[in-house]
Amino acid sequence: MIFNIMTLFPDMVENYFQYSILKRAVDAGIIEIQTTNPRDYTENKHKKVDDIPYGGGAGMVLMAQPYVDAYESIEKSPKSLTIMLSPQGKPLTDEMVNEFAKFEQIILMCGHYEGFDERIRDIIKPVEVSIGDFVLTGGELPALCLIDAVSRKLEGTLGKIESADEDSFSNGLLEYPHYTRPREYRGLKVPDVLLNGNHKEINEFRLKQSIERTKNRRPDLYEKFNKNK
Ligand code: 21W
Repeated sequence: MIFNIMTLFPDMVENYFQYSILKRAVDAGIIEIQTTNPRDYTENKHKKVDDIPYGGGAGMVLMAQPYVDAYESIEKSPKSLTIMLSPQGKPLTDEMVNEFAKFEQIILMCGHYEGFDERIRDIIKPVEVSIGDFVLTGGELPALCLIDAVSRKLEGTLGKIESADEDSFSNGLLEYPHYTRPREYRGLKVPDVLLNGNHKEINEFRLKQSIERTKNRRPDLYEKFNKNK
């Protein structure tokens, strides 16, 4: 899977892929990261990428020309998807991540506390995605979130140990509590059922804990879980 990140700050995103599971995925050739900087495509001598908004108001607006030209310079595979990271986008979910994981190439368009000139949307027609109802300074972290979430769904990225099937959201429930040694810490004991080796009982205990947790913390997910049953 090729990810092409359009950003004015390529250094900001490149470092993320030098660590841990994603580094392993890059080294194994499961994912490939490319960046494209619209500043390299400006046609004005000051390499300007933004300008003041028509009609007035605060903030700057990303100019269409550098962005569209940068976009058109990217080599596109037949199964490619273009996503604009934007506070106005559809909030990202695990189901959306699963759909995105079916593409061969994803182009991610980041802005940086600047609106996009609307004609960038008119011409490129990207899918617009947000990562939640809070305001960031740019689309780079959202792009990394999306790439991270998609990459771990790809065959071979996760080892057996990190397997994705047991995650929260894959079964619609939050995770059960985990314990490791010692058996007692500051007077707090590991639940006996986890020590008795009866895997049927252990699974029942964990499922009950998952359901209880989901009910208390995420009534929205709990309701969905009950409906799907
Ligand atoms: C924040 C962009 C505010 C635009 C006119 C000129 C991408 C994001 C972002 C950002 C504005 C996501 C303005 C959750 C997020 C993102 C930066 C508003 C200011 N108006 N998901 N300038 N939260 N954020 N425009 O912030 O790009 S996905």
